[in-house]
Amino acid sequence: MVNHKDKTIDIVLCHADYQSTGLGKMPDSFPVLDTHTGGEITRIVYAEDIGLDAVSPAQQLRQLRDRMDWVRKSLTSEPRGSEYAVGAIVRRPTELTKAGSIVFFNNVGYLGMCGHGLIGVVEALRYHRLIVPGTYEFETPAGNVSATLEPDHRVTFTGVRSYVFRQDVAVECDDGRQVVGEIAYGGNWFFITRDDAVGSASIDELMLKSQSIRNALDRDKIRGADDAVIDHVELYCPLNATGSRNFVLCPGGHYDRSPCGTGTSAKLACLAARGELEPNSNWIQQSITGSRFVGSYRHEQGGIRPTITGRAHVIAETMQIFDQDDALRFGMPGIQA
Ligand code: PYC
Repeated sequence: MVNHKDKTIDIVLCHADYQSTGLGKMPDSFPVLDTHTGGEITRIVYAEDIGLDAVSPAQQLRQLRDRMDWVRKSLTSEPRGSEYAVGAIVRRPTELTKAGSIVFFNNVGYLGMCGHGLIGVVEALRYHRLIVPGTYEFETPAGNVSATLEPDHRVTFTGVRSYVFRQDVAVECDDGRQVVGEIAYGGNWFFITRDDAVGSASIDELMLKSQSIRNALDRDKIRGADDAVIDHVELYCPLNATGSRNFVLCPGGHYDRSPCGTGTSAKLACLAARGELEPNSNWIQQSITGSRFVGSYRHEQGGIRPTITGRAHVIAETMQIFDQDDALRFGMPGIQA
């Protein structure tokens, strides 16, 4: 297998005519590739000429949010999108030693990192013959990550430094339920708590339970480092000593159909902090839909470095058309959270 860490991928958006709108300059149309990773969609835009400056992914995120939020809104809300799609804007990197830069988004905003999304992006690049098996580095707003495309199309990525911020945090939900969990970071912020009903309860019940925890965290201003909002809630029930089944509530009020890459990273940090999993040992993170990631970790100053393997598939390639006469071309106001 070749190490392509110094290779920049030639990411080119299909060129389109531009229209001027109240939201700035935007193309009339652009292609989008949809993948799913263990059931969770990633909508990928090769956005080389979409109007972003050649700045870091964290600055690109701000530019997208402040000047070009229509991309996110239109791709993750009705009528062209859905709330459970995560989007990925893929561009040439700002540092030539990286393969590409990625900004992930969802129906309510932007993500620091997204594990299932990264696996989807690597599969999309393979599908378009932009990469061959080997290891590539990508820039994300949360930091640099690397991903290895295997010959059988599985993807193994090494995520950002992950760590436990607080253990044994008690939360009182509005229905009087008390839950105790851990606050951990894996590229996004998670409250992780054991709930044996994850094996048997309905999706509606798990949504209600996790949403009431999220509400309590917000109500009591329980936060991560630097006052970060904890916008993911992970309920788990052990499968055995080396695996659990998980339900992850995402910021936009939907649940992750995949095992959640950043959630697996945060979980590995919790296991490492409690000495419940040895470094380099495999951990199976199973989603509520039954899909699986295999994770492991190594210790790193102040936490761990997670490594996670999963598989994505391309499911659609579409040309998104932005008809100037279509009042709903940026999504439905009121439906967009
Ligand atoms: O896989 O990291 C992930 C993720 C974050 C939100 C949804 N999926």
